[in-house]
Amino acid sequence: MKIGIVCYPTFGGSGVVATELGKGLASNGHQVHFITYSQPARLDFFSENLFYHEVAVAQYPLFDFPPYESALASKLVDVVRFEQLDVLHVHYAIPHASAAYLAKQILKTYGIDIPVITTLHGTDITLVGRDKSFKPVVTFSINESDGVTTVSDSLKQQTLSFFDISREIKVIPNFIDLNRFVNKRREHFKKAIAPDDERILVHTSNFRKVKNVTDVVRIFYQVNQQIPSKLLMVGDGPERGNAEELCRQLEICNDVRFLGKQDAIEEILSVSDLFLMPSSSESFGLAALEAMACGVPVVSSNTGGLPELNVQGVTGFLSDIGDIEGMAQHAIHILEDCDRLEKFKKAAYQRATDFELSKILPQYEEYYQQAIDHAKNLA
Ligand code: GMT
Repeated sequence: MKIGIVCYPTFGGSGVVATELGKGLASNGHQVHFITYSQPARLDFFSENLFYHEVAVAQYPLFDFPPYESALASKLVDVVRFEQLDVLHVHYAIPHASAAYLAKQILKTYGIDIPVITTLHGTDITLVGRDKSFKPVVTFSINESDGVTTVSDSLKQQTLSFFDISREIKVIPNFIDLNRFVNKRREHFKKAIAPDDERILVHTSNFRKVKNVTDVVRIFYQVNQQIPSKLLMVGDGPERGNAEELCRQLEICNDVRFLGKQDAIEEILSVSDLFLMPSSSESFGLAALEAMACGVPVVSSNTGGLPELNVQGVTGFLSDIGDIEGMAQHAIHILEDCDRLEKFKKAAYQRATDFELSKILPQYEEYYQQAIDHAKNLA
């Protein structure tokens, strides 16, 4: 198949999923064309089946807001026509689904009926998409897509309850490449962070409000009072300053390291003992899956798709949003006993194998093929 993928090319979960999916499809022999405004973060190598088309938005003094959606739609028309794509897969509803809809209508005037698959990732539905400034467009473009997928059943239910949806939604969960995310035993690195064999807790995110990063610090503070431990904070974003400030107030700066954005996240996860994800909303929790694949148990909130991933009492624990005390107690329970910690680590890895790329990729391939066949039958 010749597949066009539209995504946010950043470190965000939806961009990572789209990029990893494209790479997986390319290694299965499909031709994959990424159409975005810059090179996706994890697409920095050569492959004969991978192509990248940059969307450039013309600047003009009249534009207070450069019209990205129009530029994207025009680029989609161009790439679909000249690369003869079979299907377009857009990740994140805003503005990708509506740009794809516009491109689809324009392509019809050239006698091309391209099926459009929209994958909803979370904040496009739970936060941004619900805002009345976007809602009619989001509803329309979901209903007009030829196929719609969500990354968890929870997100599907939320989509159905927030919007007036007439289209069938298929759940295809996020996935993990276990060749990359594997425990890499970096003893020298572990020693540098935890010289006295302290337990290592880790959090990775974009440090947005929804991630509750100050809860991470507060949970760690309680754990740290009972168990010699270190906290690694990976990523960057608007709440980082507040989290750093809180560490100063709690006088735990010597035990907390803010590492900023990191590429080799699997190396950091490999030396970690526990992943903290106290988010107030999380459609799936890809960062938690990445941790589990490296054998790191998860203490998380019980919001959104997290209960579909993190198994209570087996791969970690789930508590109500904001229950810092509960999450700290769960963390201590896992970390205080070596045998128990080992059991949780093994179970976390085992659970991650349910989401292995090779199990999820065929679901997308089959879904694309159905949409392509359907469009052909209508022609
Ligand atoms: O979590 C974020 O803020 C980034 C966001 C995104 O759209 O890139 O992540 C969402 O999509 C990920 C991939 O499907 C999911 O694993 C995350 O749970 C989801 N984030 C939220 O729902 C808050």
